[in-house]
Amino acid sequence: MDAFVTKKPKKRKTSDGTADEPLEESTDVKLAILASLHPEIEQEMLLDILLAHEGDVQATSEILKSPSAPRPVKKTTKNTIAGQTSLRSFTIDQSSGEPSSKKPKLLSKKGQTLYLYDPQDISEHTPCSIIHNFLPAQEANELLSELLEESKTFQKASFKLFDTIVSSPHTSGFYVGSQKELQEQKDDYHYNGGRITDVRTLTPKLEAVRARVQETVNSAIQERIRTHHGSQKPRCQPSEPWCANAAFVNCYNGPQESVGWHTDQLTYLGPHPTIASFSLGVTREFRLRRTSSFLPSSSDDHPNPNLTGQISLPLPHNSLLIMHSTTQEEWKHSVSPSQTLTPHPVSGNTRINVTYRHYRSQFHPKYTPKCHCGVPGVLRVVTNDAKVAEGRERKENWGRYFYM
Ligand SMILES: O=C(O)CCC(=O)C(=O)O
Repeated sequence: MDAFVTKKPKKRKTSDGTADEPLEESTDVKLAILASLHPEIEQEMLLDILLAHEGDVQATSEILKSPSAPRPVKKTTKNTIAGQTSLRSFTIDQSSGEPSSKKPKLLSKKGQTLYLYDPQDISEHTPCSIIHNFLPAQEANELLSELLEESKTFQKASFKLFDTIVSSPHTSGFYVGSQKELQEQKDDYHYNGGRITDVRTLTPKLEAVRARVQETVNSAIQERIRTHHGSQKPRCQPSEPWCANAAFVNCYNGPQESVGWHTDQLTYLGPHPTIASFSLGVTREFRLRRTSSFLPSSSDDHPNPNLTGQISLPLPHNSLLIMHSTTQEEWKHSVSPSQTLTPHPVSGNTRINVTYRHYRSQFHPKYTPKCHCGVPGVLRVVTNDAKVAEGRERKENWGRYFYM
C-alpha cells in the first residue's frame, strides 16, 4: 500500500462563498446504491437515468419505483446455465487441425457476457480460480443438508438509505470460530454503520470444511504468485498465512433471489484480501465486471485487460471459488437473478454459498477510525472517476485507501 489515509469528507464552497458544504458521493457509490435498490435494472440504464436527474439518487430511485414511469427492465436472456468445456477447444492449430495451446482471443465486449467454466480459462481470464468437486460427494451433501436447516432462521440484511429501509434480495447468517469471537463481534464490530446481532459459532461440519479450505487457499495463493506474478508476492498482498476465521453463509431460495453488483467491505479484511466462496445446491451464475480501466503492469495480477463486458462463471454444487488479491479492488461481482434453474437433487432451487474470510488482527475494530457520531468508518479503495476515464487513475491512486 502506498498510503493509508484517513480522509475527511471533501468540502466545497457554497455559491455565495461563505460556508463549506459536503461534496457529493462519487458516481460509482451512487450507482452501487441504485443497483442494490433496483437489481433488475441494467447498470447502464441506471447511469442514464441518474444523469437525467443530475446525479440525484433519491429522485432516480423514486422514478424507478413509480408504476406509471416508463420501466426500463433488464434485457432478458435465456438464462439456462450452459455447459462449456474449454475456450481452448475453440482455437484450432492451422497446421495440425488439433485444438491449439495458444490463448484464444476473448469476445467479452461492453454489454456482452462471456461464460467461462473451465478452471484454466477462469484462472487465465479472471482474478479467481475454481476447484470443482472440492469435497467428497457425501460430505458436500451432508453439509448442504445441515446448512439448509440452518438457513431457515437466516434473515435478510437490511440498511437504511435516506428514510427507507432497504433489504438484501437473499438471506444470510454470520459465523465465527469461537464464543470469544462471537462476543467480540457483538461488542466491537460494525457493518454499514450497524451491528450484526445474530452471530453464530461454526457448525461442526463448517468447522471441518474450514480446515480444508484454509489449506487449499494457502496453496492456491502460492500457486497464483508463481503463475501470475513471476514468483514475487505483490507488495499489497498480505504476507501472513490466510486464516478462515469468519464466514458468511448466503441462502438464495429460488431463481429470483440474488445479490447486486458490489465489492466486499475491506474494513476488517484489509487491502487485497483473498476470499474463498464455497457453493452448494443449485448452480447459479456468479458474474464479474471490471471497475476500473487500470493499465496492467507486468508484475501485477490484471488478467486480460481487454475484457470490458461481464464474465459469468456458473458455480455448481461442491465448487470452491477463490477470489484472489485484486478481485475486490478492481472488479465487482454479483449473483444475478435467473430465469430457469435445473433443480438440485438435495436442495431443489435453493443455493447455499459459504464465503470464508480472514479477519486480520491489524484491522481489528480497535484500530478503525471513528466518525464524529461514534460509528467506525468503512475502509474503501481510492478511485476517481474522472481520472479513471483518462486512464490516469492507476498511476496516481493505486494502493491508496481511505476510511469513509
Ligand atoms: O453467493 C455468492 O457466490 C457471492 C456472495 C457474495 O458476493 C458475498 O457474500 O459478498
